[in-house]
Amino acid sequence: MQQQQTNWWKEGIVYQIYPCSFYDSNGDGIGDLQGIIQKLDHLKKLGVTILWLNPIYKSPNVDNGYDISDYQAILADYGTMADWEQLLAEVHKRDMKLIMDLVVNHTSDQHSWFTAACEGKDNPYRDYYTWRPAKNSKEPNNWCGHFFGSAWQYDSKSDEYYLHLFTPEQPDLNWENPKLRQEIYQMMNWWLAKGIDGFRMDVINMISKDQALPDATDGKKGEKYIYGGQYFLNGPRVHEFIQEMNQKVLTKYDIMTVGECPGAKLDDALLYVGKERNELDMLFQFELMDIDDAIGDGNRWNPKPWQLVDFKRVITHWQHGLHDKGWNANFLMNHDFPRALSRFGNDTLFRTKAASMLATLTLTLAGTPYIYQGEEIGMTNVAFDDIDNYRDIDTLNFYKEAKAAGRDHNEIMQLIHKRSRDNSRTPMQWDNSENAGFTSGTPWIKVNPNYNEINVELDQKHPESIYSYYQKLIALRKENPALIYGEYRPFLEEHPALFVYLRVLNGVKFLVLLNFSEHTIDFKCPEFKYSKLKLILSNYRSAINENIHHVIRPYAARVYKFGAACTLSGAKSGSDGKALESGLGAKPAW
Ligand code: TEU
Ligand code: CA
Repeated sequence: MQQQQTNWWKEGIVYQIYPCSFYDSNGDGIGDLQGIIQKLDHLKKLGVTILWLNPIYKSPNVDNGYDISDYQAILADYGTMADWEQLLAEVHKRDMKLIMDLVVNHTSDQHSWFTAACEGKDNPYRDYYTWRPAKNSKEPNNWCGHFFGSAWQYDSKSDEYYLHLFTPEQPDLNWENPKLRQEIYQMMNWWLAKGIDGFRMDVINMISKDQALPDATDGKKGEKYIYGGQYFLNGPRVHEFIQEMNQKVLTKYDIMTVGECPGAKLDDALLYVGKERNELDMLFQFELMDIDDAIGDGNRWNPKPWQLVDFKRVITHWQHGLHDKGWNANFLMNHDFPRALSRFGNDTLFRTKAASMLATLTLTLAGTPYIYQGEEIGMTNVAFDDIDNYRDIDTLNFYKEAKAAGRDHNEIMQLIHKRSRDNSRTPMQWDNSENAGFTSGTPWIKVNPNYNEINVELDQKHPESIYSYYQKLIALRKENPALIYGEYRPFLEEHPALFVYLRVLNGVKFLVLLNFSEHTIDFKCPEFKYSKLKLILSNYRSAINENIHHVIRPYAARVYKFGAACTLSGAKSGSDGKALESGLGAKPAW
């Protein structure tokens, strides 16, 4: 197999900061840039190397900063441009990189382009957005907005509708217009000239819409508005636009780019991140995040239970699919999803084990790992009783819709506790003082009441905490190219509780063994000779001292390295992978 090309962003470890919930330096209840600066040493000590900031631009905050009214100004709640420049300098001083969020599928309705566009049909900015007259006295088509209702908003002044795939306060930009595209590229160059290290590109695979804007046909019968993804996900001109952006902007700098691409399949991904495509470096795809989505339309409010076998299949599909052809971005959560620990692990009895086990997965796969703030201390979902304690527009809209449809309050709240985006947006828990040390004022969203048991201060003191496990794991990844560039080989693919794989590079081999269940598993595998393997990391202390290697305890994570002349019993030399496979392929004995 051909060697993969090396790169700093492949070797990096990304930490995602949700600025309003990270650290408040001035007591107004909102996290800010000076707050991030004060906590940079925490991040440096953790070992992460790249910071991604969710949007910090001027915004009326209808969708927490994803509705931008000025791309070149900082939201006053977060500080000033001088604060931001100081942040960049402090990040670079610590030898870390800074990635900014780029939200160019839509702006805020308060952006000067949009207010100008609203002035009339002949305003030069009119065509920066998509306007259409009514069709049969109704909206121009039947698409629904991502956050409920029609994707079209009526403007009485011009008697036309404008398109918004998210809230009405987030009108979609018209990428068909070359002048608009030039303005976007200029803005990107402006930020890059300031010295940033790259972009995370919000819903970048939605920027090109089928210009016929046809009615969507893939919805449920009787539905008034239907998700029109078939006409704007990976749309007709999207690759042309991204290649143009690459040529006019990206290629001029040594930066990293990660495109957020809902609904992208492997074939699409190869077009966005494939070698020689001159588009993006990596993408966020959502096949894993959609694993417990009953309908499969990206709507979070119809969940179903998930199975580890499917979970592994998705990961394996992408690990194989992009090997040597592109590059993966691995994440188990972000600001749009519940806490991974509560969703895929266990946030009660086995919280510490499950959090470190999930960390082991993210940090030993091929691809750049993304850690979301609070994962490093095992933060969990929250369950506020009162809907008034929620802030996320999608959650609030869901509550209203569900109530109007006559659903029971308790049933709705249960769903919200499980699925709300606010689960990941409660303030970072720094210590056990009031409001978890996040703010001296009143936080914009309540702190999770479990901050007395779960906080950074506590974890940093404890040598066997989730935080210190992350430190070890990150150090291990940095020291071992096989964990970064190695080939991925899965085993026991049908096992319902164990996730087992090898990472292999130039004869160096690692075996990763993860227990995704709360059961102890008696793992009998005759051909699998542990004596040939060296256990180098485990989230159970005794696994290193005792010799009960066959007992895999709840949410255990182990990383083994193969010894120098190591083969497995019964294996012909050079074919140890195969032998291991036949050994591990045996019917699970538990
Ligand atoms: O999210 C895009 C988006 O559609 C996700 O909300 C969704 O979870 C995903 O497609 C899974 O199927 C981005 C931002 O991350 C989000 O916070 C914004 O609300 C949204 O775009 C609009 O800018
Ligand atoms: Ca503040």
